[in-house]
Amino acid sequence: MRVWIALPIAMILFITSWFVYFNPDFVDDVIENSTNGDDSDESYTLNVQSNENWLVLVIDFQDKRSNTGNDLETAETLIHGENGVSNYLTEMAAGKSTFNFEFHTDVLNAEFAVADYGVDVDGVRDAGTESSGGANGLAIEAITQASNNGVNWGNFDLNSDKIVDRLLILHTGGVQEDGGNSNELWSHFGHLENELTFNGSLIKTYAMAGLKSNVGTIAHEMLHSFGAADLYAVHDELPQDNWKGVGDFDIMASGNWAENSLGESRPVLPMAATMNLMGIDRYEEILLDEIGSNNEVKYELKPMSDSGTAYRVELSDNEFLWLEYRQQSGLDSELPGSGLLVSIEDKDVGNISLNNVNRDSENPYLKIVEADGNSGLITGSNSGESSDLFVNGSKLGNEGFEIRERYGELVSWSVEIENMTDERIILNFKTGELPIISVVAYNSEFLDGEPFHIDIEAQENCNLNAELFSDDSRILRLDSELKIGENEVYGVWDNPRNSDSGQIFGILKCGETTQLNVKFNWKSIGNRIDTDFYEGTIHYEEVSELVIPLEFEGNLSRTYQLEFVGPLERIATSPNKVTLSPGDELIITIDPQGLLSPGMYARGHIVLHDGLYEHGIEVVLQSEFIEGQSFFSKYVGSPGQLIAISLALGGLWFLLSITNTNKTEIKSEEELEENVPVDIYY
Ligand SMILES: [Ca+2]
Ligand SMILES: [Ca+2]
Ligand SMILES: [Ca+2]
Repeated sequence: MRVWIALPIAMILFITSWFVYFNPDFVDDVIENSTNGDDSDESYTLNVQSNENWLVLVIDFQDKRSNTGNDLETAETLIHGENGVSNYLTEMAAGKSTFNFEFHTDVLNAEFAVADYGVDVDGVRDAGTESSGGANGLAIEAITQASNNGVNWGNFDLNSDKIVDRLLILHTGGVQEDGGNSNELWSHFGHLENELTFNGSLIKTYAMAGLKSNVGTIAHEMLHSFGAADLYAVHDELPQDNWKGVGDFDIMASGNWAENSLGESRPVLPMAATMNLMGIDRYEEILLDEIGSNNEVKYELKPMSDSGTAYRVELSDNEFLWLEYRQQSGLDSELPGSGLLVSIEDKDVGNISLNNVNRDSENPYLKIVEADGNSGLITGSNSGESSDLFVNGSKLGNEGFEIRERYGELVSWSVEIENMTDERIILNFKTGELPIISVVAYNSEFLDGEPFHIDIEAQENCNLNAELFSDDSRILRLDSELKIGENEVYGVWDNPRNSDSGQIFGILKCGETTQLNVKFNWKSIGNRIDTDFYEGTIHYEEVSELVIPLEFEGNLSRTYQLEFVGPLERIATSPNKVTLSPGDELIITIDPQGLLSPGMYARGHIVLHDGLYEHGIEVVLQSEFIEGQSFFSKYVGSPGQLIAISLALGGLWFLLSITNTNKTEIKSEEELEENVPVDIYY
């Protein structure tokens, strides 16, 4: 090759190689993003639109070939039947949206047998065999075949962002969620591990159920497409409670299993908070500032099953109390009872788009305020009963059933059911003196010697004073000159603690004026973790132990439940509970389970839980390239560095080719001159 061609190319390759070698993260990130785009597991969802258009695909299996006509008819009945999915969605949206369904005309044919897709591997649902690709593989086959038959994907991208929003796949196999065996498929809302593109439309998500699934389950999975979150206790890794979430009162919890006396599926409505998540506008806000102090307002609530409107009132920042009339009629025929359903939504808990909200009854995203006060849903002794609903004459708030917001403040209002008939509930909403201060943060956990501290927001300057009582026979004094805005307030105890946990309660005053009735939980703890990042290497295929050094606050021991989040979850196998003292390291067993190749990164978080305490450690693990960290592996650790080296080798080749070419040219001249017959240098 000629010098003027080879030299610049070689230079470019060397420079690129130099850049890549010293910036391996750049390349590694590119690699990771392109191969593992779904790391975050974040949902791509779109709220309910006024004109909904769904594509319905029916797919059969190699060992369960379809009787085409019948299966399409079954799909049609599940959707358009009298109590089918379409009717459910229309009533749910209270006539504010229309739902159209396009059924793909042919039954699609999956390559493998049901069990190839449905087999659960190492506790991973529907992981499937390698060749089938599991549930995800089935979805890909269905989507690809339908596309080849000619689907106008753009019809199902409702907001014209090139991402398909509405896709339901129904298969002919048995369903695991309804007592089927583990080789069958569990209905779900799925994210494609590798997104598909057809004619410029991107397909990222799908809802999948079986033709044997009930209407409730199919609708439940479809509601995920609108942004609804699961509301049963979703976290099997933190097994400390039997909480039923919001139970039979919401299709996103056990309400999808509701049946009539004939055993036919009659899923109940989503609760008002869920409707709001899905962008269905069926509530009005009760604004305390508009009502003012010492006032009364009446509200009329029609049953939600009769296009009623719910009400919500803000308790604290991002925390709301919902009021809705749920009646055993229409879609709600199979509810546990009729009456005012009261729930509290805390939007600061969990992450809706990660679908990990209702995982812990001590720290719920959405919970029912049980009118009977027996905590049946919390303990799991039932999944909802008629006595959970408030009926005629009941009262809640600062009178009757006590309502406190998340920072322990008793609300400054009450709600009374003045009258409840089949047609409506009349609520009497009554405010007391609205306070000029409010607690905006408090710490409920104390290391030994740590002072009590709360943050208080004041709307006016206030001379705060309080004498609070703790149930371990102590007194806590608060004295502080509050300025308008946020104030840090420290308390002084009269005595050392006599127990490990308890409650503090009493009245906060400004001068002589009563402001807040508060109740704080407190708990003594041994330590807190300060470490929030760890980076290390692991063997790419052997089981190994990860030793994470920790920084602590405090001097004593504490027991934590562990949770692994993100891709790390697939390879971190234990422990799920540890007791740690200052000086300890956190030891995690890593089993790559064949998922890693050399140089790959596994990221995620280790979350340490204890009651309300949640501390995340971000973890970046790189699987070792070659066993034992040889000289070579030290310098060639990552894909980026490998690429750097191949670029450099490429540059070298171009350089060498310069000399080769010259020799050849010389040779050629010699050939010409000396008439040597065969060139041997090529
Ligand atoms: Ca399965
Ligand atoms: Ca879209
Ligand atoms: Ca109850």
